Amino acid sequence: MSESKRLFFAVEIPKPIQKQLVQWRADNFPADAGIPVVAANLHITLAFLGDVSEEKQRALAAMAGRIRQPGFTLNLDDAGQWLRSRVVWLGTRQPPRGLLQLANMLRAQAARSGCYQSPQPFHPHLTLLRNAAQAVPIPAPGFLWTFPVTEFVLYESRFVRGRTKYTPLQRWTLNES
Ligand code: 2AM
Repeated sequence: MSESKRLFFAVEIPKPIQKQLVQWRADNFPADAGIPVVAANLHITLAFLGDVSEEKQRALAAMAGRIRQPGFTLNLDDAGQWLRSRVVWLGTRQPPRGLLQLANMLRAQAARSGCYQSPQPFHPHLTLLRNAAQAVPIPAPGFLWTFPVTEFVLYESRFVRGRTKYTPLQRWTLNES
């Protein structure tokens, strides 16, 4: 029997923006606010799949490949903290319809394939800091990073030598044709 992999679908953040976010985080948050997520790991999860067999991965990839929808523009212009999950996040004040549609579709496909999906509504976010147990001052609104989202990505999550590593396994282009 083949091994399972820990997988999730996500929106990739362009490399230059990952770098800018890391700089902005260093400039705007106290060093002891939490554990910073490394630049290459900054992403927006669309659907978390959990541990998935090779067979189920193939089925999920086939379903993802049938999604037909246009790309959209993402504005990262919001930030906050969830004390319960100890996460400081960046997000978007007005999630584009395309982002919500894509996440809903992937989450529905995942649920149909037997991947547990949290009943909590989808809150699109990019985790900036983990283990932020104490309330952290959040920078005032006025920041903005904008980028076009033209594809979505299936990532594998692994714990390698004490570090979380996300590896893109497959990507799909967003277009209507
Ligand atoms: P988070 O950043 O808010 O923790 C890989 O773990 C990605 O999947 C992360 O972006 C994480 O969101 C998200 N995710 C969603 N549900 C998860 C779960 N039950 N366990 C681990 N990660 C989850």
